[in-house]
Amino acid sequence: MIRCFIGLGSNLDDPISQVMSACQALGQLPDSELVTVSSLYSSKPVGPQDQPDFINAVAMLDTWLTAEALLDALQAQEQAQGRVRRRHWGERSIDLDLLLYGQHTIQTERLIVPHKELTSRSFVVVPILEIAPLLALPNGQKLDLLPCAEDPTLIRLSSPVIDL
Ligand code: ROI
Repeated sequence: MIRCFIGLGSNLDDPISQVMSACQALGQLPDSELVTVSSLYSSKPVGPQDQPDFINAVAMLDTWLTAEALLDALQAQEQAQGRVRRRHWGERSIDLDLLLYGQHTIQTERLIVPHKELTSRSFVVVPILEIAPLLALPNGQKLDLLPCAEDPTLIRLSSPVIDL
């Protein structure tokens, strides 16, 4: 059983509902158990600023699926939610990123884990630390909350998203 962290993000088509639907779908994945989900956060876009703010959250999932099978399932769910992606670093209806797959390091054409931007984006670091304060990355590094504390554009909106 591998403990994974999945980043959820949306800034189109009712973003809160998009993130909640995706969480519910994670709870239905085969051979997997959704352990917990962070609060919802509102964040200013990284990338072009002429797009709506994002809603972000992070889910913790225990799974027997391989990383590739999990990626397939995440991409299928993005399609099922009618993912629209209009431009590079632009607005999207739902984005599901495999951030961490246990302590594995993966570098293939399709998948880079840990996710490249994991440590640099407060909309990822803050929700991860909310649900896994002691998390260490495969290289032993701990996530650092301090730079994020200075990010005034990240706002916690709610208590955890779903009843497990
Ligand atoms: N910016 C924020 N705030 N949240 C995201 O989830 C997000 N996702 C992206 C880009 C467009 C890079 N910017 C983002 O893919």
